[in-house]
This record gives sequence, structure tokens and C-alpha cells, in this order.
Amino acid sequence: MKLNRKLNAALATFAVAGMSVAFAGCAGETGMIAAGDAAERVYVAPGEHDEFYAFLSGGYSGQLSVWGLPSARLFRVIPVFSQDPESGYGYSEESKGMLQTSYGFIPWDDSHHPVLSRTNGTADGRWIFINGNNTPRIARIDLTKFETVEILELPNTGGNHASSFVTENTEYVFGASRFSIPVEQDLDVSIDSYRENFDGALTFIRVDPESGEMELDFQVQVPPYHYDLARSGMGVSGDWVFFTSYNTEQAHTLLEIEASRNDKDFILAVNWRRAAEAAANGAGRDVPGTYFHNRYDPGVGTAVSEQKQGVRLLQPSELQGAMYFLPTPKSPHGVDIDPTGEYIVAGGKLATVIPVHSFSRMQQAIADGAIVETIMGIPVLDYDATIVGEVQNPGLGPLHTEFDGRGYAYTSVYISSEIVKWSLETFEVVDRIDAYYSIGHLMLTHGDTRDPQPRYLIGLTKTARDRFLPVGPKQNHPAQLYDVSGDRMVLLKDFPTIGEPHYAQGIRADLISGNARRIYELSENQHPQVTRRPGDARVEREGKVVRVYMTSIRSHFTPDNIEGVEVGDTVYFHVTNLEQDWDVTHGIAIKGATNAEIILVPGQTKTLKWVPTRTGIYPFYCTAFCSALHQEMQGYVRVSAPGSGVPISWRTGTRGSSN
Ligand code: K7E
Ligand code: CUA
Repeated sequence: MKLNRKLNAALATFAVAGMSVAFAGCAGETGMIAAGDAAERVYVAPGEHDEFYAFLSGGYSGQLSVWGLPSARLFRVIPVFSQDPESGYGYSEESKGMLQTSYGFIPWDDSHHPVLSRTNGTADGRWIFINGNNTPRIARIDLTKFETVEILELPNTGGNHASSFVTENTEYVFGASRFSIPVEQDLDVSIDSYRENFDGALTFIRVDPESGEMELDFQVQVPPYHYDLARSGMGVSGDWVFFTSYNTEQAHTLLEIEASRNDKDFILAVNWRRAAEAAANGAGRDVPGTYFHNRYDPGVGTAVSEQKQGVRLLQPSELQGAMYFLPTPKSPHGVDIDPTGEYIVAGGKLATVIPVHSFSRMQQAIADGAIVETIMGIPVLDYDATIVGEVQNPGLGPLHTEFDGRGYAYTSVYISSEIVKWSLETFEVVDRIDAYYSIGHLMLTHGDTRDPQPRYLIGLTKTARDRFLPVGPKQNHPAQLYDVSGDRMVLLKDFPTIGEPHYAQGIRADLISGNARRIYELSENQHPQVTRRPGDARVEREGKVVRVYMTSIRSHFTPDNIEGVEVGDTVYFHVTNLEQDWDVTHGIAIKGATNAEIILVPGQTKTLKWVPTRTGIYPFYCTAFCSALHQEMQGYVRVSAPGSGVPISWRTGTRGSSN
């Protein structure tokens, strides 16, 4: 392609700095126009359901959004690492514990990679995991409720980017340190002591097969490179996991240049099963590591935070035969495994080819002793011995690859802003299509599993520029939907997204929809401050704390008139939504509260905290339009001066009582 020759010249000129050169889009001639019948292909008639769910990470919003395909309709935004004023997540007393870390309450993170739980290498629709990149964490979302139910912090990690990924049967969820840091916790040393004091760490978290609960099992100390992305093997390679690394130069300043000198960095292959056995048999040593484990207890309806200490740290020398480096050009970003588990595809973001390693050749190279050097106890295999193909002319800046199960791979290419489809037999490009603009990840429905469903592909692009009506200097990040069921990729639609979706997961809708809950049973509500009937509603003073045990049902709160609160009190509204019909939500908000509203789904109890600072009459009201008389769903709290002697009292209509 003429365009690519031009760009190749550009890349040669800028070499290392190439990635930072502003590339002026690539709105080429092909693919600019969507298929003639695209409208029909994405049309889901009113009342009809989509074929697939798509889960898009929120990037710097710290959240996860849920969409339907092919309609690209947004269903929900699930708060994960970030406070969410819409639902009250991170604001209600019940959910604050989810955001506790060893650094305190952190109401934000940067979430890149969602991954669905798997059975036999296939997405099973039970849970979805997602990483927090900044303050290293992994979250688990329960797909019967579409709620975050667990967050585990990763100690000894700087930037949990190579995360979250799961093994074939979700035995483990794993991550790695993007930025090497001293593994010795809180070590105060010169940054110039990088080579002596800094390390990488891989983290392996065991997942309970029934409950999904995570438990930090062990870490593996690795050379101080940057571990960028990861994947689990499948089938023949199912016992292995693969991580990309860059910055094998071990730079710690101006990485743009300093970390781009080596022609090859590495893919690190780790036999997780052998490593887990070694850890279970006493390999490694216990090192300090402080981390939080936050779980949502569904019985009491509250997050329970536990601070934990210590982690088992293994050395590569204890994992002989279970860890190998595969040289890979050049500063690789993604590493992706084809559905058979045989091909290990790297996205060398500065490479001019897409390098493809073969698992069987890797095994052969190990058997043949094709080792060129050993680094920190990890043998480096000979590049020529493991490589099985190099895809030529893949465009500039290949990043991420997914598969269709019919022998083709689809790679996103950032700088030349396109998707290339290539053959796993010939390693030749067979199709390419433009992306608008600057594509990061792509997601093919089930395209990272053992049984891809080659229907739709989403390109997650970085800049919208002229694609939508302008909304000021900052445009939402876009995505494009392609049909990949035929020989050629066909553009169907583009749509703006929420946050910055780095990666996504797509799953057949029927694997999830039948399990989705409609309500929480009031009879199962074990919240310590539940109020099961309006007759049990009350207000209690405990010193400077006032607890309001409140119910909400169409269309009133009980109680709705409260007196006796004083400036300096801390007031907790423990509100129970008594509704038992699907989707009848109430909310509560009170004037002057330094908090968000709280949204309550049927059968749920949640708590809004309020510290009034001035005397007066404070209205509170229902924030969700719940009924014809929603505007009537309100109340008043009287706040008096400290020591004013106004007794606590409450009522709703004539049914109230007072003391
Ligand atoms: Cu390529 Cu964080 Cu997976 Cu963004 S990452 S694109
Ligand atoms: Cu309850 Cu509006």
C-alpha cells in the first residue's frame, strides 16, 4: 500500500520517537463508508434484545460499561474503582469499604482490562474481573447482579497493567507490575539505584471455583523490566501464562528513548501450574506486603475490609523448567494466544512485523537446549527456534490481536490506524480496514477464548476528531463496530463510549441474561440496620450519633418528619427499600450533605451519612422518579442548636410515634 510505504519512511525517520509523532488520522479510501445495509445489520427492533453483551473498560473513569451488540446501546455503567454519584457506590456507608487500600480510601483508579471467567477456556458468564492500574487492585463483578463484589489489592506492584487475565478454568487470575519498583515494601532508596534495588513482580491469585472469591496465593520476583500485558495459554498451552515485557534496558528516565534501544525485549512464559505446586510445597519465602481484601457480604449487604500482611515470594531459580524468556521485537505491547493455544502473537509496538511464536516450537527449543543466555535464573530461548512466522507489512504500531477460530487473526495497528486481518497458516495479510482514529485494543466476540464467535468486532479507538458533532476540546473516545462474519471486515457503525475503554469482552447474551437477578428478597436481608416494616421505623440517639431507621415504598418515606437533631450530630439514614418488584428503585438525598444520593434497589438497605453544620429545616426527598406521586416522596428534618433540648421525635402522617 502506498500509504504504508509513506508511513514506513516516517517510522524510519523518527525511529524511536515515532510513537510520539502526531499522526494525522488515516481516513483512507477504503472502509470510510459503512456497508450499504449496515443500518439493517445493527438494527435491533424496539422490544427486541441484542445478541451479545459487551463489557467495555472505563480507563480513567475506573468503571465498566455494559452494552448490547450489534445495537451498541448502553445498558449500564458499573462502578468499580471509582465513586459513583449516580448509584451512591463509594458514598454509601455499605460500599465505602470496597475502596479501602493500604494507602487509605482511594475513590478512583484506571481500569484497562476486563476478563470474563472461564470454564474449559470458554467465557462462562459468571464473573468479570478488571484491573486497577494505578493503586494496584483487581476487582470481581458478579454478573447475576452486575455489581462489584470484591476488590483485592496487589502488594509489591507498581502499576497493575498486565492484568486481569484468567487461566482456562479460572483457577487463577493474574497480574504483573508494569513499573518495576523495589519489592521490599516502602524502601527509601535513590532512583539511580534502579539496577540494584528495583524488581518486577508477577502475582497469582487463586479463585474459589464456587464463590469466585480471590485469595492472593504467591508472587514471583522477576528482572526489573516493565511487564505490560499477559494472556493465559489454552489447550496445549493451558498450563502456561505469557507476559510481555519492555524496558529490558532498565531505564528509569526518558523511557521514550532510553527504553526503546534494544531490538528485542521479551515475552516471559511461566508454567503457572508448576509455580503453584512449588508455592504449595514451600518454595519461596514470606516477605512483607500490606494489602487490603474487600468483599461485599451479600447477607449483611455491606463491604467487609480486611487488611492483610505478607506474601509468599518465589524466585525464578526455584522454578527451573517453568520460566523462559522468548526474545520478541520490539518493545512489545500485547501478547495474545490463538484458540488452539499454539500461537503466541506479540504486538511489537515499534516492530515492523507481527512476530508469532509457536508453543510446540518453544517446547522443542527447551528440549533442544536452544538457550542463548540466562537472566536471573531465567533461560532465554533462541528467537529463531521459537518463532514460526512474522507477518509482513502489518502497518505501523501493531498492538493487540484477537482470533475468529477460522484460521484468521485480527490485529489493531495504532500509528497507521487500521485493523489488519491475517492468516495463521500463511502469516499473510488478507484484509485491512481503517479505524477512526488511532486504535488501541480490539475485541472480537469470544475472540480471546477457545471458541470464538466470529460475528462482531469492536475497535476501541482513541480520538474521535471529526466523527461526531463537536462537544468542545475534549471528545468522548469512540468505538467502531465491524461485521467479521464474512471474508472482508465490514464497518457497521461508530459510537462514542464512556471513559476510555482500553479493552472489552463480548459474550453471547444467553450466557448471562437468564441468571440476572430482578430483586433482592427482603426476607434474606440480614443488614444489621434493616427495617422490615414501616411500623418498625424509628429514630434513635446514641450520644452524638442519630440513627434513622427508615423505609421507602411508593410514595413515602417512614418517617418523614424528624425533630431533635442538633448541629454537631452525625446522622445515619439507614433506608430499606421495601419494594419487591423488578426495577422499582427509590433514592434519598438531603440538603447540605457532603455526599451523593443513595439509590436503593428493591429489598436493599443502604446508609446515607449526614453531618449538619447549621440549624434550620432540611428537606430530603426521593431522587428516583418512582411513581406518579414521586414528587410527593419527601420529608423534613429539623436541626436545632447544640443543647437546645428538643427531644428526638418522628412521624409519618398519623402513624408516627414519638418519645
Ligand atoms: Cu493497549 Cu492498557 Cu491494554 Cu490501552 S492497553 S490500548
Ligand atoms: Cu421513591 Cu421517587
